[in-house]
Amino acid sequence: MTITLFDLAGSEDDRRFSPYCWRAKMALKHKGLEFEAVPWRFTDKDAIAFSGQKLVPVLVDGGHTVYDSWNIALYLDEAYPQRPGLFEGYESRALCEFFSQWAFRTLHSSLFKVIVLDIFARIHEKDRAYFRESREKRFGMTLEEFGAEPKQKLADFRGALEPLRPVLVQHQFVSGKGPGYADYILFGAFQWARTISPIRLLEPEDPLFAWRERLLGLWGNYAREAKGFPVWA
Ligand SMILES: N[C@@H](CCC(=O)N[C@@H](CS)C(=O)NCC(=O)O)C(=O)O
Repeated sequence: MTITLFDLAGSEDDRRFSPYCWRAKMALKHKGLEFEAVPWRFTDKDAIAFSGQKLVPVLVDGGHTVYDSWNIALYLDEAYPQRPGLFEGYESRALCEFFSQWAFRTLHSSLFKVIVLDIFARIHEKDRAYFRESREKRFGMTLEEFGAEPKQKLADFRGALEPLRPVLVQHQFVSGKGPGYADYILFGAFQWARTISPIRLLEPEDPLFAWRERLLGLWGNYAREAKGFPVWA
């Protein structure tokens, strides 16, 4: 039976921009599992009500329903131990949990300010009012105020990436020799931007640029071929 993933889409069905859904899709590809990524919009709450919560990704695998990208990664390694692991043991999993929290709290909040207006411009028409109202309430300001001074916001985002640069000069991947879940956590942030915004986040001489190229090229350019903007635009 095919695995189903509810996957956030923008105005077009094939514009898939959720960083957390990207984590889940990269994890599924890493495990070599077939899946169908079903387009879902912010206001399609009824479609995932069966999961008992209101956010995507939601994964349905036979009789199992799993939500939250972190839980999905844990589930996949537990349910398919014979396939390539997303984590190399308990220690790597604990460190990855820290990395996931850092990405959520530091990196995403910084990047959100850079791309918020591009997100608003490319979400589905039916999601616009909900997105504006819910995010303005969360930020305590308008979307336009939140996204003001984009050059400074981009500089802040690039600065937040600084600890990764020496690591990626030494290693091909955050997880070491091959890609692992830590790479998909970080890559989710870049796909969030790439699928929704023409902004150039990295310069070609940045070690992160070459790392991102490696991720874009996995599984026959799976992520590169997703609808979005060329990273060098
Ligand atoms: N901690 C969750 C976060 C999931 C999340 O925030 N998903 C967003 C899309 S990126 C969502 O479904 N938002 C719906 C809403 O805001 O109503 C995870 O890792 O999966």
